[in-house]
Amino acid sequence: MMKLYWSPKTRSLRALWMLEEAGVPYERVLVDIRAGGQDDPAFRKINPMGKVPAFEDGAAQLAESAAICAYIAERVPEAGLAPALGDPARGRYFHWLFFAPGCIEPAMAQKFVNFELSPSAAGWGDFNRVFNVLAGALEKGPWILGETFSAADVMIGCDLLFAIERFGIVDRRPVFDAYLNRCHARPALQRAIAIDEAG
Ligand SMILES: N[C@@H](CCC(=O)N[C@@H](CS)C(=O)NCC(=O)O)C(=O)O
Repeated sequence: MMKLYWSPKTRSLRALWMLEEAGVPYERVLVDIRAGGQDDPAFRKINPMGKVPAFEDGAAQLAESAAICAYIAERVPEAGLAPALGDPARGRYFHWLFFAPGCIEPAMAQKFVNFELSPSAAGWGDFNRVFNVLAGALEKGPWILGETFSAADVMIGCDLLFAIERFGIVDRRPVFDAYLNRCHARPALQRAIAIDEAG
């Protein structure tokens, strides 16, 4: 059975939401990062970074939430959480899946600690560019790829949920609010949040 190493109120929510969308059985293994669980040598073998989420599926081991989401989408193709091989929509699917850790996360970090970097040197440009581009891409909706919900929405939806609702570091905009409302209407996210909050 697939195994999710997680800790509540962390980026593990992405993998939890993804697994709930996939609708397959999985086991949750608590790695309590507030109590140093990430330093357990056995866990470090699964993720040498000592961070959650991490994931096991038989002999397959991986970490990095975008990778976990992409892995689950391919592992459970019947859930339809990624465009099929050969579908040109895979181009934008990968674009937005990688945009989350590659551009949204560093832009959020930049805002948090308020550091300056030349926008042409920073891979994400700058905070405003990232969230303006994202707002433009979500304008048409309902999802980042249009009509079809995918793993890329799990990553982007979670990032906006944290950035806007939990940390308040990104200003609300009607396009983000509408997108987050659609995310919150999904039973899989509701279940994931309930699990996360129950700890
Ligand atoms: N790049 C990783 C980041 C994971 C991450 O930073 N997780 C944090 C919790 S949100 C963590 O495990 N921190 C514990 C530590 O660094 O000791 C991902 O996207 O999955």
